[in-house]
Parts: sequence; structure tokens; C-alpha cells
Amino acid sequence: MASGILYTYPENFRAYKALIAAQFSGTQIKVAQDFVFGETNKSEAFLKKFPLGKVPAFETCDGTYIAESNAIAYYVANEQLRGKTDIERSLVIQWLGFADSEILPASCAWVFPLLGIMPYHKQTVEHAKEDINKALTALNSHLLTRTYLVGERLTLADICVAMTLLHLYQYILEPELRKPYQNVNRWFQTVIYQPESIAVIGAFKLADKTIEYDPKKFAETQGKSSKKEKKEKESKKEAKEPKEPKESKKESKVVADKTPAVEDEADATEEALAAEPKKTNPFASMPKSSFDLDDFKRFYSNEDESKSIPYFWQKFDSENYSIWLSEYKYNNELTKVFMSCNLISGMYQRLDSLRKGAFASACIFGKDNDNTISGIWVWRGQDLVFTLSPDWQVDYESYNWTKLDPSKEETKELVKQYFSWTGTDKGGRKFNQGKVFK
Ligand SMILES: N[C@@H](CCC(=O)N[C@@H](CS)C(=O)NCC(=O)O)C(=O)O
Repeated sequence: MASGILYTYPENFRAYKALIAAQFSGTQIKVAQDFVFGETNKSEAFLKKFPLGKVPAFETCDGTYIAESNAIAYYVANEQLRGKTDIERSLVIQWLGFADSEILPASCAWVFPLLGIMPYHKQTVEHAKEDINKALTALNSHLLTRTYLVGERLTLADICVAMTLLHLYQYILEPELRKPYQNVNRWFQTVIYQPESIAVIGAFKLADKTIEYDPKKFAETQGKSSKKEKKEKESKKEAKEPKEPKESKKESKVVADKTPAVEDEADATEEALAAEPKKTNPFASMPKSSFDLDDFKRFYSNEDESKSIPYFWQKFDSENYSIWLSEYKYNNELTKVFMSCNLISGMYQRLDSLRKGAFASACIFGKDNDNTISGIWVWRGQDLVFTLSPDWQVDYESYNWTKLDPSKEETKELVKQYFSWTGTDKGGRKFNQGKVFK
């Protein structure tokens, strides 16, 4: 009977495939106890066996090395799990491919920004949601008349597809989001609540609520990357000038445990972050202006608009500042007003470092299930400001930006309307509430 050692960090959904398959088939798998992600798998000894340095990785008791989670799961599986006929076996492979190509990339693109290990790009996430919807819709139809994906009993197809959906069900698919996929939900729970699955993943809880994007989490990951980078530099230095050994295990273990199942992509993110140019203040090289934005912000906060709007025009320096109208591109997707409000607050939060050189007043017009977002922005320089810093590029593509001519009467009107939070949007929806970026 197959047996061997599995190298992985804890709670790796890829390793779960083999561990659950082993539970079903009675294969003896020993999980390497002293494995430290980022260290063990980068060691010379490990790379000799598994040149890509990835996990899960499996060493059979007779010294064969198997990489790739699906291959490991296949090796430890029994005949029932692999498929009993040629057609069953090929259908199992079909579903393994489906999981890796149709679900996994989209799941990562949706989940990782919310876990704070990848930057949030609305378009990418929206795309991912569409892809997941397509995959789950196909799966849902397939499962309408079936208990399992292939044949009448559970196979590797069920284990591998369910494990690939694990993060989605854990972090994203709150009741409303999973409602359209009742057959998938039923099947998923059948798979994960098998005693053999519970023995590996424990008591799994479906998401009550989709986790929310928290820019602070991403900032923390960035912090960790640079810490890790520094550590790597230090250890390279140490290799040149050997010193007392440092305690480096502790930190990489913490990283591995905190974001266990996503370290590969997190590592890719780390590399990308390490390659980022050093941040500079894009406004630093701009010519000095007579318009003191901070002074205007103070004035605007303390005085009535009947005073602060004339004050704005009296002080505004059109050579060094520009005025823009922002219009949200996806107004038809907006539902509750408080959610539109959160969208604006989130954007302002993510643009924190832009505050020095910009002021904005964004307004929501309309009511629940019929509202729009638009705003007036004022910033240093004459060009679209968001492209000047990688930190400012999270949200701006969700808006249309129109540069306004400060000398025109209609610009004066728009400034007046948005600064004083009055009027209607282009569709006649009444002003509901506003938010100022200052
Ligand atoms: N297709 C592989 C992917 C394995 C993989 O990407 N593993 C990640 C952790 S989940 C890893 O070890 N990354 C380390 C690295 O890329 O250096 C599989 O399914 O086993």
C-alpha cells in the first residue's frame, strides 16, 4: 500500500486533497513535522528532491518524489476515488482540470485582496466574480440530478473540486451569494462533512458574511514583505560574514500560519512589491502655488458655503491646480445608499496619501436601489492625478473623469452644487448625502 511523507504548511487546501484521499483509502501519510514554509522548501536538500520548491510535496516510502497536489492525491487514492472505469477516470481528470483552470485563478483573484495579500483592483475582482458565477452555474446544472460529480460515489473529483472551492465558501459565499447554487451547496457540504474530510479539515463553517476589503490588512502584508526582504538581505549578508545565528524561523512560521493556503501567490505579490520603485511624493517636484489648499480646507470646514465657495474662487490658482468631475461608471449596480457611502469612504481611505494635494466633495443622489455617485475634485497639477502614484490607482478606473474649465460658468455651477451639497444628478435624482475628502 502507498505510504510516505507529505511536506506542507498547516491548513493548505492543496494538501487537504491528498490528506482526505488518504483517509478514504487508508493510506498512511506522515506530515513532515519540522516543515517551515519558506525555509524547508527552499533548502538545498528539499530542492534536490523537488526542484520547484513548492508544497505540497510527497516522498514515497520507497524514495520517489511526487510534486503537484493532484498527482499526490491520485497516488494516495484507492480505485474508487480514482475512478473504476476508463470513462470514470477520464471524467475525474476532467474535473481536476476544471478546478485548476475554471475555479482556482478566479477564486484567488476574488479572495486574496479581501485577505489583504493582494492589492484590490475592482475590474479584476469583477471579472473573477463573473468567472466564478460561470463555473458555479455549470457545476450547479451538473449536480441537479447527481449526488457526486462522477458516478454514484465520491471520487477524487469531488475532493479536489470541493477543496478548490474551500476559500470561497469560507470567506466569500455568504448566504445570499450562494443562494443561486443550491445544488453545489448541497454537494459541497456532503463532501466536507464526510467523517474522512472532518478528520482533516475539522468542523468547517460556511461564510456568514463576505469578508470586507481592508486596506490596512494589505498595508500590513506590505510591511511583512519588506520585513522579509530585509531579513533575506540580512541572511545573504550573514552568509558572506558568518555571525551568531539569528532567530529567523519564528517569523516565517508566523507568516505561513497566518495566510496558510495562499503563500505561493502571496510570495508572487511579495516579489512584485519588492520590485516596486521607492515611493516619492509626486507633488514634491511641482511648482509652488499661491493657492493654500490646507487653508481652504480649514475655511470650508469652519464657514458656511456662502462664504467658502467665493473664498475658493478668490484663492484658486488655475495654473497649478485643476478641477475635475468624477462620475461612477457602475451606478446601475448600486443598491443601498449606505453601501454607496461605504464605497466613497473606502476610496477616500485608500487615497489617504493624496490628501495633501487634493480636495473633493462626492455626492450620492437618489435613494436605495436607485442612486448615483459623482463628485468634484480639485488637485495639484493639470493631469489625472491617480496615475502619478501606484498607491492611488485602486479605485479611479471605476469613475469617468472630466476635466473642467475653471473659467466657465457651468464649472462654477457644478462647484457650487457639489461644495454645498444641493441639486440633482443628471437623471434628476435628488441630493441624498455627501462626503468630503480633505
Ligand atoms: N500546482 C501546484 C501548486 C503548488 C504551489 O503553488 N504551492 C505553493 C503553496 S500553496 C508553494 O509552495 N509556493 C512556494 C513557492 O512558490 O516558492 C499544486 O497544486 O501542488
